[in-house]
Amino acid sequence: MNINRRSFLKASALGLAAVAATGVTPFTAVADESHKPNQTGKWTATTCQGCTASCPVKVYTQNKRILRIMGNWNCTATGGKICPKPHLAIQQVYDPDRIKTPMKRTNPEKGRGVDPGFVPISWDEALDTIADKLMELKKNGETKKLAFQKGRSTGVGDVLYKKFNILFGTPNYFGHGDICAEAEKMANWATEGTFSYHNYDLTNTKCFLMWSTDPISSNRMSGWASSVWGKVMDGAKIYVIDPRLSATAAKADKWLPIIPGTDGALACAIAHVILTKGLWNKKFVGDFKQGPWNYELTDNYNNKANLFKAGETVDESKFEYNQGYGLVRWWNLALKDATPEWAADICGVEAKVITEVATQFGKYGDASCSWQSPGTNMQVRGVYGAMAANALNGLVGSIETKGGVFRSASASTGKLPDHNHFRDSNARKAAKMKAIDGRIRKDFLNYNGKAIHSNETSSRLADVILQEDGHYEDGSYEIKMLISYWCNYCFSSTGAQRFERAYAKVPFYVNITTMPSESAMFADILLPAKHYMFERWGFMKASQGLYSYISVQQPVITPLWDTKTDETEIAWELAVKLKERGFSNIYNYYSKAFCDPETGNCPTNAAEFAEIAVKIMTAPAWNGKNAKQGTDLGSWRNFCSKGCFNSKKMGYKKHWGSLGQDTGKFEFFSESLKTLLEQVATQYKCDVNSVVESMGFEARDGLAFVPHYETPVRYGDEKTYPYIFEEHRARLNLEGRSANCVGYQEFKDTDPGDVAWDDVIKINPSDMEDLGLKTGDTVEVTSPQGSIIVHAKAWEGTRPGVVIKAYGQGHWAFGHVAAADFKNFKPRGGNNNDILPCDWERLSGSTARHGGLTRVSIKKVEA
Ligand SMILES: Nc1nc2c(c(=O)[nH]1)N[C@H]1C(S)=C(S)[C@@H](COP(=O)(O)OP(=O)(O)OC[C@H]3O[C@@H](n4cnc5c(=O)[nH]c(N)nc54)[C@H](O)[C@@H]3O)O[C@H]1N2
Ligand SMILES: Nc1nc2c(c(=O)[nH]1)N[C@H]1C(S)=C(S)[C@@H](COP(=O)(O)OP(=O)(O)OC[C@H]3O[C@@H](n4cnc5c(=O)[nH]c(N)nc54)[C@H](O)[C@@H]3O)O[C@H]1N2
Ligand code: SF4
Ligand SMILES: [Mo]
Repeated sequence: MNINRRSFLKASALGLAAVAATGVTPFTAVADESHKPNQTGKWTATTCQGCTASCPVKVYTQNKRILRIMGNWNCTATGGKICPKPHLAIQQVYDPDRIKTPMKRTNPEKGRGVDPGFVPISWDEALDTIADKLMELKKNGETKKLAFQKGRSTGVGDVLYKKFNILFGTPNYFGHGDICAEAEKMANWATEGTFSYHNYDLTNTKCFLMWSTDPISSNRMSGWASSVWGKVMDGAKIYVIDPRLSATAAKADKWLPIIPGTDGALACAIAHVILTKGLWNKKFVGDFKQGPWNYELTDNYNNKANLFKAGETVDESKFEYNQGYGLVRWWNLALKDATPEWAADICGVEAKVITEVATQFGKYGDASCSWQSPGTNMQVRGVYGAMAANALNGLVGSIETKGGVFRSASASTGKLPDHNHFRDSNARKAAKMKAIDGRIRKDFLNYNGKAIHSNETSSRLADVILQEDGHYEDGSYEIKMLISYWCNYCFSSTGAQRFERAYAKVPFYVNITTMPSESAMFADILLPAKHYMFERWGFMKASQGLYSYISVQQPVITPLWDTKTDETEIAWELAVKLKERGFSNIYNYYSKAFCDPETGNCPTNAAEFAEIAVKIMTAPAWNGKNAKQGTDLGSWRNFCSKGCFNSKKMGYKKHWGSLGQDTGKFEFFSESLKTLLEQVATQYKCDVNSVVESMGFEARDGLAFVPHYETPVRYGDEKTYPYIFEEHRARLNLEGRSANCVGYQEFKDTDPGDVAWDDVIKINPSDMEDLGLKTGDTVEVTSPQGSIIVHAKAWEGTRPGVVIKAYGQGHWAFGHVAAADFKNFKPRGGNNNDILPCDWERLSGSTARHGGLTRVSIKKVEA
């Protein structure tokens, strides 16, 4: 591979030349000198994007070198705290393996382990080549044959991802939501009417049910959660439901090592106990109208009969609702027989434990919190179980109460300028076309909170591209050109091998990246991106707890190499090149519609454009518009200095009365989902049962509208593949971006059961014995999807019958640290996505990576 020392030296020389030629110094960040008086360097505000929490941070530089990172002390939500991960970002930005200059491929052969023969080229040559290819599509009337994929992005991502593609004339741009966690939002929407993640009032919660949630290691608040967890543990009962002893489970009151994929049964049994014991929250849900009082545990409800008795159907007319809706129907359809004994057989958790947990959860009432996360919802049939987990919040009435679950506090951002005037007839036509990811089918609902078939299914793009030429289904067609940025589908998508074949098949592929990566190895042109945290303009909006924030990203240091900002500078430069070739619409839009909100000036170059785009999007945080939502920062300069806009605290009970879509209530019987499924049935001229069946669910009739248990989907027969495979996010994963950091490898053992610089499959000692294995043995783990080679480790933290491995190792092309032998494309361990087949939760269109999706066999092999 030609990414060697000589090319890098050449590349950096090119970089200096490029800066000199444009005369632009993009280093205009505003430092906050107000803190740490005894230090000689300066602190600059920016934003970590190690995970979705997007914590505001401050970076300390001395002589233009980054020395340390702290949480931004101006941030209310995090209290200025961060998790350990952003410290690895320093290793990322200074990583010697970074892509330092544009490169072009010289070896036409593409495949895993094939040297692309990359050679450095100038930005001009790279952009000219790409623009020529784009113009070729345009001239042939084939703009729709450009596909675009993105992964993580900043708040100005749409400048490139949406606006560029819309104006160019392709409907085929796809985000990575479907490989992330959209099923979680779907479950919240179906019960509570919010297509979004929840926020949690950690320090006020008295009882937690953690459905696979490990907040001190991952999930969406680990900055704040890590800092307050000691206090949380002092004040709350914590029950963790996970086949693996996670970091949170290790410190919990109880660990419930569930059989993967059976969460729906456990959640329904917990609901059953809460109802039969009369522990539901009558003020929130409602209550029976009359009858003699016979509640087992509550003592303040007179003259009412609890008709929820195991096995007995309840007459709906006897119940009167407050904020709840359809509880009796849920009971009759899915709960009356869901006893702890029934669930114990399915989920492998003892009946008496189920009863104990349910009783505690019910007792703490609206200060209890049921926190469902991807382990529970990103399963093929996972939404129904996740709905059940969220319905427990409805049962105890912990919706927007002290210690309960919340939506995000408001913090409005600006809008990108309207692009309509800049669309030609071709672009208008494209806007009406179907995207080719095959989401518009009876068996893919892909609801996004607004409309069906709208959530993108980027993970299906590989299958679409791999269709035999001339035999395209779903109205799809060949893809002639692909651009992707900040994503690595050849590693991060389940069934990853599909993307290797698909990217090899696409005639022209451009990858915009900071690092070499598995996907980058298939590129015809590589464009080097500035690092998201330290080298560019951007911003993020996020929430933790009851506060939201808008946080700036600014160039903390002068970019190290000849790189450009993916979302703005590269978009601008490409627009310029297209204009030179006679297509000026995108350039006109960028240069005429984007005006600096302070000066009114339009951008004249890429660097100005990059900053102005961020100013437009963040203006409400500093121009007075958001003054009612939080602390107005008064000026752009002050925003950059302080680093973040803080919202006011989220109010209690804010959405009571407007919870479910049409009912306004918390829907235990989801009228919202019923309406949606009926809409699909009408569209495809069939009945709801047929829709639900085609999506692979077991439910029929009313059951399809209520939370319930569905048998988990498992690939591989039990005889050939005796073990259920499960996996977890590593604590130091910065999504898929940290494996080349020495700190990641050195501290890999912060994940319970893991080993530094290694990739181990964690097997219960009883299964190790059956397999005749000892710790350290090299094993081949095989599923119907593929095989990986890793080390075996005996570990009591894995449920017997299940084998568990962290996600994150197995990179063969991510750099010298990540790979065991980078030069020869030899990975360190194995990529879970080489053994996880690609299948979907089809209500949201998400890939399912959990719930014991596949079985595996384990075989000892030579080291
Ligand atoms: N088996 C398994 N698969 C998973 C997951 C899992 O837990 N298990 N997690 C899933 C989830 S939740 C998500 S969100 C996805 C994430 O998956 P992706 O969206 O594919 O993101 P990453 O894997 O983080 O890869 C990002 C790539 O972008 C490049 N890059 C890094 N920094 C920058 C930058 O600043 N700018 C640009 N332009 N490029 C950069 C690097 O090449 C890196 O490989 O993975 C999913 N895949
Ligand atoms: N440290 C760290 N934090 C992150 C990220 C990161 O890369 N690193 N990425 C961020 C992103 S993009 C996302 S989407 C979120 C993801 O949020 P997380 O909550 O971190 O999601 P996962 O890592 O997918 O969840 C995996 C957990 O589910 C458990 N599990 C698997 N199957 C089952 C099952 O059938 N039932 C139950 N009950 N448990 C099961 C696994 O053992 C594991 O503990 O995290 C964010 N936070
Ligand atoms: S929680 Fe996520 S965004 Fe916050 S500091 Fe840690 S990695 Fe960065
Ligand atoms: Mo994600």
